[in-house]
Amino acid sequence: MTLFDRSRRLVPAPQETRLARPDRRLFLRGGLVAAGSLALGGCDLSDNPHVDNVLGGFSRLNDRVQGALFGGTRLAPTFEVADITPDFPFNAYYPASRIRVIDGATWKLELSGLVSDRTPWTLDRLRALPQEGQITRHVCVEGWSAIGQWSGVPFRTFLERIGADLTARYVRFDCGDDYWTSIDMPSALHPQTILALDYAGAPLPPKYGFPVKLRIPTKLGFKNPKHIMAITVTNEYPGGYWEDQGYNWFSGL
Ligand SMILES: Nc1nc2c(c(=O)[nH]1)N[C@H]1C(S)=C(S)[C@@H](COP(=O)(O)O)O[C@H]1N2
Ligand SMILES: [Mo]
Repeated sequence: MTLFDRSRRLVPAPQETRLARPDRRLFLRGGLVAAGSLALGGCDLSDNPHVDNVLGGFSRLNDRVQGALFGGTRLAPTFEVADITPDFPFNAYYPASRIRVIDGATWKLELSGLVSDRTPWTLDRLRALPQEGQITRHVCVEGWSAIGQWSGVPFRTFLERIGADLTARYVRFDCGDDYWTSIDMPSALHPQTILALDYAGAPLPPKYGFPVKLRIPTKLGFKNPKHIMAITVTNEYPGGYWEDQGYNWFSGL
């Protein structure tokens, strides 16, 4: 066999490429119709001609399917001290030069929504609650991951302590840098979800979210809010900074 023969077999002939395309289009269209009729409760696609609606419905369906699959009980893998990534990355929607420095002495965690005791929390009161540690992998949607060590208050313990309605659908987090995000209640109650106060055994430095961040290893990095200022328990869909720009809301790992 000559070199020429081999190279011809590697490159598809132009007519083969043309034939493949209509097939793929048909497949994609069939997929959209199927997803649309499921997500929109059996509505005919012709009643909902905007593909945006179909895709939006598909994303919400995806949230429900993921919620059902994860069920709030599957554990994220844990690691050893030796596995911790040296120089754990900083990330935010702004550069490191704009990291927020929050005063821990005056900071208070505000509570609102479906919560019976809305008394704001100080750092001292949070530190007086039982603490738990974890060494887990943080996975960022931008394509990097790193293993870190966080400790703080199991979020379930905190929600119980404030008399949160544990049957509510969402928990929303508002941050000191105008970021916000929200999670489903089963994920909020997951045993590895913690209100982290420490990184590697010392108070969180500003870059990792001082004074408090949510560490939730069963979700992507952007669902781990730093510099938390307020927590709201609610049945109204809160969205989030990245979620409102099209990232999947559930984003489970
Ligand atoms: N308040 C706040 N929290 C945030 C963000 C942010 O911009 N502001 N970025 C998110 C994203 S995309 C990632 S990957 C992680 C990064 O956390 P790290 O700096 O501790 O690595 O924080 C998440 N939480
Ligand atoms: Mo991220």
